[in-house]
Amino acid sequence: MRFIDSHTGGEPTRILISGGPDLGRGSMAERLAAFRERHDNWRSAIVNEPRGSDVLVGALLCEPLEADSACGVIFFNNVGFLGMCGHGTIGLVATLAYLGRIAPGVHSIETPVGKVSATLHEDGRVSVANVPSYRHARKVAVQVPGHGLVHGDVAWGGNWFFLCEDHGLSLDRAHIDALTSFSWRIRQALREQGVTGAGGAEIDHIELVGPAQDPANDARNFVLCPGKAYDRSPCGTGTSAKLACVAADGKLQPGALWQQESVIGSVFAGSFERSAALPEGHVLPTIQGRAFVNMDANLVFQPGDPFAWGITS
Ligand code: PYC
Repeated sequence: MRFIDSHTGGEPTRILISGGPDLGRGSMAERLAAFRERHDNWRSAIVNEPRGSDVLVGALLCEPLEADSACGVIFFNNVGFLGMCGHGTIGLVATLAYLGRIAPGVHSIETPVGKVSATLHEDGRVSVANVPSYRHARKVAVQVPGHGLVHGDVAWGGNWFFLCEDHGLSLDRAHIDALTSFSWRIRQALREQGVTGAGGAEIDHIELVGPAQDPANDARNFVLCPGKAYDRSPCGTGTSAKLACVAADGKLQPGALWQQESVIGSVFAGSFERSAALPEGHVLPTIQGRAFVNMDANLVFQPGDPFAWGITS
């Protein structure tokens, strides 16, 4: 049961490349359902303490359904599963390159929310053409206990995001605890006040947006993930959601570059295209970043280990 760890702009990804549960030969969405319903202990064993941590995003490498796909993948974290993961896809491509399974070029990857295309560049950078993204609702008002009224856009970038600008907080490392606590209260307020994504979907990622610290960049963000860990990278799906919002506001033109800075200062370069085949307001985002492999190891399950399958809450 070999796994490979990498990080993308500081955000870790652990990919199980052999072994793991048998999820059948259905679509990635069907395999995700099987994973969630019958094999959740594997998710916990891979990412939860004592082997992992709340920050870690895990991924199960799967045989693809279609012959022209490089692979299928299912992403997960300390509390559940992710439809798509931008930093994780960049980590996956860097991992496949490290294994010698892919060469520079364009590669199709099957995810539970659709097929994405990733380009491995000669210099190691990776561009991910993400799933179509869109703003679902603009400037939604939310009353946050202990803080007051804030507003945010609800947008889809492969996961659901609430993007808030009028938070009044400083997006830097010295304020991580305050940013985490505030974002968590927004998340709870959204639930209590019935603010959802399309079809009543839970908004499980909170993105606080502010000015970039480096003048070369366009914006800085702090993204709180579903399990209360913050994203060290600028968040690929969060950057896609942001691109959908700036596109909807007419603040960025198709093909123009958007440099998104994370709360630790790592950067993704983003852009979007429109397509007549998509519904009005939907865009096709591309996110570019770099991942580095930093561990190549095996899972070990020793008899008698009470936490072999992770510490669950
Ligand atoms: O990069 O899309 C992303 C992501 C989602 C959760 C953590 N990272």
